[in-house]
Amino acid sequence: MSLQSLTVLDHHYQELRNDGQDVIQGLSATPKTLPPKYFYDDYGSQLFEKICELPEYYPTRTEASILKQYADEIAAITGCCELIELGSGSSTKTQLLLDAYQKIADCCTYLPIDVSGGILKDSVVHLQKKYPDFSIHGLLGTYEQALVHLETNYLQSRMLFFLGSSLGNFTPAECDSFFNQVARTLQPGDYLLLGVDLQKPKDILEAAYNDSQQITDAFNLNMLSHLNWRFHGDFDINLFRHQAIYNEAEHQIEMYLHCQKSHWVNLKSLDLEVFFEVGERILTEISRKFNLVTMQKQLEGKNMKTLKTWTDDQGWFGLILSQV
Ligand code: AVJ
Repeated sequence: MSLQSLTVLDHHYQELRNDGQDVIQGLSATPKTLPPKYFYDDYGSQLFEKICELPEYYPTRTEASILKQYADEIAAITGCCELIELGSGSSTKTQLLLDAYQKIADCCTYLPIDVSGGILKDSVVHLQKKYPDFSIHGLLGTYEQALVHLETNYLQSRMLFFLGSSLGNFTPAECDSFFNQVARTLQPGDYLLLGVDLQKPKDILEAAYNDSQQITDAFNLNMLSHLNWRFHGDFDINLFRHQAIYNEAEHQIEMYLHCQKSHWVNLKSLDLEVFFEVGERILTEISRKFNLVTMQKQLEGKNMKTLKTWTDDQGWFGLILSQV
C-alpha cells in the first residue's frame, strides 16, 4: 500500500495520548457508560467480523441480501460520485456497491473511514488490488474527525454510505447532531445511503446479541481490554459478565457489562480510579431499532429527501437512499 492511501485524522488516536475524556466522563457517571467506539481496537474489529457471520446475527446478512439485489439500481440513480463510507470495517458488504459502480464508471473514488487501523489498512490493500481503476483512500479516525475533515475537503459530488445500522448506536439527541454534521459535508444533489435495523420481536433481537458461541460476550468484554492497553488500566475481565436485553419501550438493545464483585479499577494514564459495586452495570452500547417511515421523516427534517427505500422480504432491515 502506498503511503498516500491512508490519512490518519488524529495522530493521537493510535497512541495513549487520546485524552480519554469520554471514558472519564462515562465511568464517573451514574449509571456508568462507555462509548461504543471503544469496541473497535483491531481485535474488537476482528470479533465484530465474526459476529457478522453468526447464525443469530441477521443484520449483516440481511443488509447484504438487499444490496445484492439493488446495488445496480442504486448506482444507476446516483451515477458516479465520490463514494464515502463511515465505519467501513472490512468493507465486505460495500464491495457489492463498488461492483455496481464499476459497471457504470471506469473510475471512481472510494474513501473508507474507520477507527480500526489494522482492518482499514488490510481492506484498502485488498480493494486496491480488486479495483485497480478506483482511487481508494482510507481515513483513520472517528466519525466526528472524519466529518470535520470532509466538510473542509469537498472535491466532487458525494454519496455517503452509513450502513449496518451503525446509526443505532446514537441516542436520539446524538442522532440529531450527527445528521446536522452529515448535512454540512454534503452539497445540494449529494446522496446518503443509510442502512437501518428495523423493529422486530424481542426473541429474535435478544438472540442476535446473546449468541450461543458467546462471540458477543467476548466482543463486549474486549472493550475493557482495549481500555487497559490504551489507558494503562487494570480491568479484570473475569469480574464482568456480558448482558444484552431488548428495551421494548425504547426500541433498543442495551448491552451491559455486569460487575460480579465489588472492586476498584485504576486507569493510570487517565489518572482515574473507579469503584465498581457488585451487581453494578456499565452500559457499553445501545442498538436502536427503527421504523422506516419515522426515519424518513427525520431525514426530511434535515432537508434530505427520500428517493427510494428497500427492505428484505421479512421487513427486518431497511435501506434508505436520500438526496440533499
Ligand atoms: C455495528 C453498531 C451496528 O448494534 O448490531 C453487534 C454492533 N454489538 N453485536 C449492532 C454490535 C453487538 C452493531 N453495530
